[in-house]
Amino acid sequence: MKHDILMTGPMYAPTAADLEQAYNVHKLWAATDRDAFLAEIGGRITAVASSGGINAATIARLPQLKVIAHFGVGYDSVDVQAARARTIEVTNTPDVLTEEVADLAIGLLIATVRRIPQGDRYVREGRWLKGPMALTGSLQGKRLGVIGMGRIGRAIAKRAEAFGLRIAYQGPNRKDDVAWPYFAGPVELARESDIVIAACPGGESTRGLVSRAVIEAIGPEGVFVNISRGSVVDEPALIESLEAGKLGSAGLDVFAGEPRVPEALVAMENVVLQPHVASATHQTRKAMGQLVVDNLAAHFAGKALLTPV
Ligand code: 8YV
Repeated sequence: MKHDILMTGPMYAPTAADLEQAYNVHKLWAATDRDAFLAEIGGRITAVASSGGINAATIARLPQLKVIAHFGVGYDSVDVQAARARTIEVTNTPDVLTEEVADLAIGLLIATVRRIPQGDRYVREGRWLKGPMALTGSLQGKRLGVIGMGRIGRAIAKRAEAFGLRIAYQGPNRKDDVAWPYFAGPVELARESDIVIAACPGGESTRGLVSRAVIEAIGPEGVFVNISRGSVVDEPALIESLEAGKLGSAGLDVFAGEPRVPEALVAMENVVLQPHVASATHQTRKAMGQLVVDNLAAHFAGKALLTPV
């Protein structure tokens, strides 16, 4: 007897195939009439495989729901409060993507400071034939401020220190096992940094944390990199500060209205854009998917969940 599960959005294909193998998978995003769809199957669903999240209204349509296995380390798209109110467990996919995300963060930083995409275009457009590309800024000896010293923030800082950057960090709490200087506030951190990388969770607690004051404190020569969530930064302020030269440059993997990116950012020469790919490798998505599969298997076997939030 196969259990009925709800998949909320398209998921990494090999993982979706594994889930189809083990369960009767009901695809929420494919339903032409969601209301009728949930009325028909809602009562049978005891588990959700979440891709892109699940809101309170949908959770309310699943009276037997016991567990939500989310595909992602960040679960700000899952209404955890609504789940907790019904003691529904929520799992995510931590650790397996930490190094991958940190690699992309450092790659985005170097690409932004050393203008690698611009250099690529310079060659492709034949401009090198007319003379050398303008010199860029340097990473060497710069001060990096990391917002969010969790698993991913630490992995980024470790890499950056190997590149010769001086590290400081900001977060809700000082970390006893972290020797780098700690700043309680993001503005204070930004004032003491040439580069700021946002690596904190999304959600209401960090919405707009990277405010106009933080952005301007990074400064006209400064660099901002975001691999956390678009919601963490005041995006209109970011755009205005870049346009006004109050912030030097930015490397962005996440945006407020993904996959839509403001035209103003698309048009900027001093910004490197990525389509939310920090964890987007076969190896890492496979590992993330396996955690979703294993958490659901543990649930149905009555065993402890592997990565409850
Ligand atoms: C997404 C991410 O999960 O893990 C996260 O929090 O943001 C990404 O790894 C991924 O983009 C799949 O949607």
